[in-house]
This record gives sequence, C-alpha cells and structure tokens, in this order.
Amino acid sequence: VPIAPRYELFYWSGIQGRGEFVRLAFEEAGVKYDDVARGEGGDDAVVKMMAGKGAGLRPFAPPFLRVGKLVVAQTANILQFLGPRLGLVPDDEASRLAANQHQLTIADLVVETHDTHHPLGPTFYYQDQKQEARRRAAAFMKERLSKFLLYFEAILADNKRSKGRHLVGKGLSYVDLSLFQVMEGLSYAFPRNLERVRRRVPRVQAVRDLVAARPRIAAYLASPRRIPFNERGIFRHYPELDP
Ligand SMILES: N[C@@H](CCC(=O)N[C@@H](CS)C(=O)NCC(=O)O)C(=O)O
Repeated sequence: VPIAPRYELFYWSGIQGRGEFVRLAFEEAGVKYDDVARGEGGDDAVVKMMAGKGAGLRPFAPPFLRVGKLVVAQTANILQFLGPRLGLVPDDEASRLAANQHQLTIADLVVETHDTHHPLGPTFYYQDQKQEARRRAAAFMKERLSKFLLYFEAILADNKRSKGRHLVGKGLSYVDLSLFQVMEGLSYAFPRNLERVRRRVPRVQAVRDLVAARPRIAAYLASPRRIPFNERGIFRHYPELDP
C-alpha cells in the first residue's frame, strides 16, 4: 500500500448503513476518500465489484474498500486495516485485538438491530413481516439492547488507562466512533426505549458526546456528506416497534 494511497469506499449511496462506520474513521482522521457509489457510477459500481468485474478479491457484500490492487471487505476487517493507517488504534497487539473484538461485538449488535425490522431476513419486505418484527423488537428491547450497552459500559469502567472515557487504550479509537454511531442509530430508531436505557450507561453516553464534539466529526455531521437516517437503512424508525 502506497504512503498516501487513494482510498475508495464502496457502499450503497442512499444510506448510512455499515458504510458509516468506515466513513467516520476517515472523517475523524481528516483523510480523503472517494465514496464511489455517490459519484457518477452510482450503486452499479458496488454491484460490479461483487460480480468480480474489478481487480482484487471479490467481496460478498458492501462496505468494502479498494486501495490500489487491494480490496478489503467486512466492516470490522476494514477498520482493522485502517486503524493503524489513520492513527485510530494503539500500537500494541493486545489493544488491537481488543479493538477488533469490540468492533465485532458492535457488528453483532448491528445485526440484531437490523433483525428487529427484518426478523425473517432480507428476502421479505418489512410490510410482510410486521407481526414477527413486533415480537422481535419487543424481545430486543426487553433483553438485548441493555445487555449490549451495559457490556460496553462495563468495558469503559474497566479501562482505567483512559479513566473510563475510551473503550481501548488511553485515547480515541475507531471503536469509540462506532459506539457513537450505534448510539445515534438506536436513538433514531428507538427514541423511547433508548431513553430508558441511556441513563443506565453514563460512560457510553459520554463517549457519544465526546465523539459528537470532535471538530472534524461535528463538521462532518453538519455537512451534506452525512446522509440522514431513513427507513431503508439498518436503523429504521417504525413507531410501532418502539412502544
Ligand atoms: N458482515 C458484513 C455484513 C455486510 C452486509 O450485510 N452488507 C449489507 C449492507 S449494510 C448488504 O448489502 N448485504 C447484501 C447481502 O447480504 O446480500 C459487514 O460487517 O460488513
């Protein structure tokens, strides 16, 4: 990989989705990246790569990153690759493993959040699985949401090196950015239910606030580069799922 590489991010153009975890890392680092599908080629550019029509390893699903001849897919894997290059993870092996581990746990939470509106999977429209979605969302709210967030609260409390302010090491890492994104998404999708959990996770909330106040992140959030949440992404607001 060249010293100042051209980073091309491939992700669906109309949603934050999983691509947002990667965008936030670039934005915090102040490193330029092409958001390929939002350019001229549109979403077709993503589809072509998955059909093996680009050089490099063929990805199963977006997001993926192309850097020269290298193609890197899977959100956590992309962030593991970018972390050291963007200065968003400590150097030591234990911290890198911890960062990747937390990112994978966040990926699990993202899947479970997605499954609240698509419990029968992506084959059927939400409209055709509304009943199941209600059951799944209720179970998620009752047991899973607080379980995940209280886990991250405990990780923060355990991380004495950062005085409980960061998930990994002493300073900000890509995992903090991802925790911010999850909190934003959950608060869009489930404002009522998240409010009930939020006060039980003050350290998680503080990470959210700290990331939102980072100058480059604040500028990004206020820019047109930040796609608004909508009902096509992972975090969808259906009032009937957030009683
Ligand atoms: N585990 C993968 C999941 C990727 C994924 O599910 N991507 C979604 C968009 S957010 C997609 O388009 N999937 C197409 C499919 O699964 O057929 C990751 O974390 O990157």
